[in-house]
Amino acid sequence: MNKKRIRALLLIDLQNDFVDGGALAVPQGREVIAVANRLMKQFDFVIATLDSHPSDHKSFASQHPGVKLYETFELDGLPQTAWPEHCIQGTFGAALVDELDQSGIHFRVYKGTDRFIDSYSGFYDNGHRKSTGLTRLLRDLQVDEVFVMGLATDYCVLYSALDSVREGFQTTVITDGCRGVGIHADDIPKAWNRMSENGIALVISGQVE
Ligand code: VGL
Ligand code: ZN
Repeated sequence: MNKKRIRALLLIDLQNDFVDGGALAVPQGREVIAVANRLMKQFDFVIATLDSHPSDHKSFASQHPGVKLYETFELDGLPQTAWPEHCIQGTFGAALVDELDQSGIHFRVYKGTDRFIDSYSGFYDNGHRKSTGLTRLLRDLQVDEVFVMGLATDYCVLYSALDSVREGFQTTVITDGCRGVGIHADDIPKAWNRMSENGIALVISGQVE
């Protein structure tokens, strides 16, 4: 008999600051909450990632006089987008969106907690210097397949999915469960292409069995 494949659903940054009314609202971001609530029951494990910054995080434009919002600058040798202050630890903006069914979430993974390092992926910071422990958790749970959805397509979803395949998990992104920031016109289509080129399957939620 075939061994059952163990599947995890990664819910990326479904936090108040990334939906309407939030500091870094992703257009139509709130629409994905219903997708998350519907899908949760179909997975062995549900893991939520949370962007979680100190108030003086170096990814904030406010920390760099002369750097404009959404401009790219260099931080510790890496290109860094200058973000509005968002997901500050302990604030409403950093909390998971209320309508999300939190009873279905088994684990939470926090990222971006180090003032000097930004972290789009739920697995590693942007320079791949530190792990969040997510790979260890997935391996301990004996997860074979990782499904990814959430906010934002062109940042945290993209880098989480890329790290997931790189760590050896069969990886699928649920496209209607994602929305993007789109600072540049082609950022979102480019993100989808990069996922495909890296062996990530793209499906709509109705295709998940
Ligand atoms: C994110 C920008 C800054 C995201 C987090 O969740 O996609 N984007 N921090
Ligand atoms: Zn952030």
